[in-house]
Amino acid sequence: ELTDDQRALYRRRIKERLQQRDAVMVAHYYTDPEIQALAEETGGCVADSLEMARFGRDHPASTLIVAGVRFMGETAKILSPEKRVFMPTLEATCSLDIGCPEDQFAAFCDQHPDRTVVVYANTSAAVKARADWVVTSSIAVELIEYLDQRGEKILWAPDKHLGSYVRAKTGADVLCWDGACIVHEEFKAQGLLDLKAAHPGAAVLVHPESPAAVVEIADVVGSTSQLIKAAIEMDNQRFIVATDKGIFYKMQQLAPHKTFVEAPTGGSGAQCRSCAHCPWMAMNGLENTLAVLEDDNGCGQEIFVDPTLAEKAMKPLDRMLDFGA
Ligand code: CIZ
Ligand code: SF4
Repeated sequence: ELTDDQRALYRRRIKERLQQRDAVMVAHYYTDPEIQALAEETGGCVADSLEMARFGRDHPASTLIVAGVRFMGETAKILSPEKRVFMPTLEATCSLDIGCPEDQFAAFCDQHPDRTVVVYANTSAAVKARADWVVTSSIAVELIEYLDQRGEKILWAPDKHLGSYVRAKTGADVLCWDGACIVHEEFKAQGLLDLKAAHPGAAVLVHPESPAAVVEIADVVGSTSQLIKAAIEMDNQRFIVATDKGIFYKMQQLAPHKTFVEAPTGGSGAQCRSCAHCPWMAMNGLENTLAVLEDDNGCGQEIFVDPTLAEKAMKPLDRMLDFGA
């Protein structure tokens, strides 16, 4: 554990090095508060994966430091091949990405050649390269609605909960890959109902990577940016939030007089424990961020994507950015 003095030193040094290296930090809402604060204070951004991708692509800096998980670094590199892209650690991955290996996914697509392939941003470059569309949760419902209206049948990967949610919302023909987020999958309906009963008047905000029984209890179902918007705009003074607790930093910042309560995970009633924090997001810290910035080669934590693959993955990514614009 770092002392407060050490933290201050790290922050100061990171700021210097970002300038010296013409680098900018792009951080996800689920990273630890001090990483989000650092990105904000240094002219970077804190955002969801769609906005991170756009910010990184459009920013003039020649180097991007992506604090998030690996697919976010890869997406940044694909969209900005001329930039150097580093992550505090390349070990930060995602259970959705791990659960959707390229070869098995390709075989699944081959079995369903009549379906339009839509993959969530939380996938490897190789899986994106096989897709017709990439989406994030902020545009998933709209995109599937649009494809459904054009009469297309969908092959959806990898998150089964988000896939079922989108199917239920749109009535589209959606065939789902069997993947899940280890963080959102832990939210429990009974525990949430108990908590809701204990906080009458609280609005329940749920990310659609959560199981259907949890989504059903929600007052608002949405992506990270949509949930933040709801926290600001709704009249409720109290919110129960079922998504990674990293998001509390932004919610509290933008709605300082409101109260945010963590939705329970892994049990009900008194047994509820909080584990709603992604272990991979949590790997982004001050120490590894500085280490990468101090070393010319970024301690080996640089993102490279095979150019042929990148070119293929660029197409569905560009479609996503255009659709979400
Ligand atoms: O769960 C995630 O990793 C999310 C919500 C990513 C994103 O920003 O779309
Ligand atoms: Fe993946 Fe879930 Fe972590 Fe997001 S929170 S990076 S979906 S494991």
